[in-house]
Amino acid sequence: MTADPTTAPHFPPGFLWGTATAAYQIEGAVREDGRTPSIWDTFSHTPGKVDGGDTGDIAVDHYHRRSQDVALMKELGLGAYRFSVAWPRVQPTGRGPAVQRGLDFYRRLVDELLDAGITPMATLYHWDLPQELEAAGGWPERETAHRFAEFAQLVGEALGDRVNLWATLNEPWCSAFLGYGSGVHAPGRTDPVAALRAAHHLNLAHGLGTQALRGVLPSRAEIAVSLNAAVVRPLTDSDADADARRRIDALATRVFSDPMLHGKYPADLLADTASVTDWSFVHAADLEVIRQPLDALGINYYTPSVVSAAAGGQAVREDGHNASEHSPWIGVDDVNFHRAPGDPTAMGWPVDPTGLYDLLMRFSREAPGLPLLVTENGAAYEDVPDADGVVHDPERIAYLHAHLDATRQAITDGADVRGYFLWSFMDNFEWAYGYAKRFGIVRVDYDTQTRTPKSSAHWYSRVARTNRLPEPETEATAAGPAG
Ligand code: PNW
Repeated sequence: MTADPTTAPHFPPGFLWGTATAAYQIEGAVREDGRTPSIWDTFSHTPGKVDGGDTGDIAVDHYHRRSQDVALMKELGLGAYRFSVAWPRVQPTGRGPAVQRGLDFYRRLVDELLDAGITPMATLYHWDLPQELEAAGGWPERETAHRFAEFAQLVGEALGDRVNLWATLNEPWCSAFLGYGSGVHAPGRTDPVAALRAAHHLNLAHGLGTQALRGVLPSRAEIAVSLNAAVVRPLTDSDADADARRRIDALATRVFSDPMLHGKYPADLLADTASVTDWSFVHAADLEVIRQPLDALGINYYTPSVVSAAAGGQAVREDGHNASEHSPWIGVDDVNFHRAPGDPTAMGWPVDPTGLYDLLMRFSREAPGLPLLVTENGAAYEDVPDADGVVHDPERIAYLHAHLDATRQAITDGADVRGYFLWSFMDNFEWAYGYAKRFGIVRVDYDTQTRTPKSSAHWYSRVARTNRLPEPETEATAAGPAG
């Protein structure tokens, strides 16, 4: 019997089934083995910045529970794991030689993953800039990009013999525009020019970091970047709303993807932001550095945005995303953000799996031949554990099923998607929301640090082991503990 390719439930052979985390969100142990504060330590310890006054001081204590966490991944049959390397563990001042104890943690982590048959993917920058580099100006300063390249080389030298899959940056949009524009992320600055300068220097860091990695990694190594490329939909089919969509798309996605993939900044972006800056911080030679041949493009997707043109007055932000008096949308004060259709998750983010399909198809057309990875996708829900501490989370399973089905459909329609990393392996420090939002497929009891797989973990385990989505009617049984 020949499978109908439009409905074939299997994923391509060798598809990577992974989960993802980030150092500051899980490790804790912020003062151990020579680690110094990052901008997130400083920010989370600043009153009023994080819900509940939560910090990553202890997080989910992964620094001490690493082996147990890897063992649980193995038990669940997960094939890949995307983690990030804490810059202030490796280079506490952001400069100079590497701290061996810092590197050792990641070497052991990778060794344990490989022993468990799990493919490691290392992300070099998931937002924890050493505080000393922020004191020297942070991402708005060009020097930070050079410091990043040096850090990339140190980590490449230490892990290159055992890690084949790399990402330079995670979601530079958040670093630049939430960190320096709206101020809802560290370092909490609200300066439009600084935000655009940061965006450029993050692009430059990606280019210089990729060059540095190529210099020390074996040729088999694959280098990617993870972008939270936005799905922006116009409210109506009016020309004005199409223009609002274009402007937000430029500031959300093309500001990174155009230089990285095509070696240029979008002309419309430069024009739209001309009243903010003349972009003279971009040197002509930078664009060739930023455009480095990549082995894969990482896409992080959660929810779409719906925008319309504001008719001359105050723009409306009814999507509740990153409420701040300061907009992350530099140079755009006349675009409304509407609540998108679809049931909201606990983040208030509407569920729309076609957005993931659209993004994968967009980049498979825009960058033919460049493999794609879904480097983050997942959902927070109001998990309620039963008497035994087990969370039954059919909503999360439905979210994952729908987004994996969208991924499968994109593959059927020609997108070269090589893997999927679910956000997140376990509950963790959700940035400005602290521990109030839970994205894990493994529950963490924050009092005892006990890990308990949720129903979604058993469901995802089945998907990973079988390389296919279950039929909807078998979903209930698939979600029970294996065996
Ligand atoms: C991403 N936004 O963060 C990060 O890569 C993860 O570390 C994080 O835990 C996850 O998604 C869930 O939030 C984002 O406001 C934070 O558009 C904010 C936004 C997007 C992604």
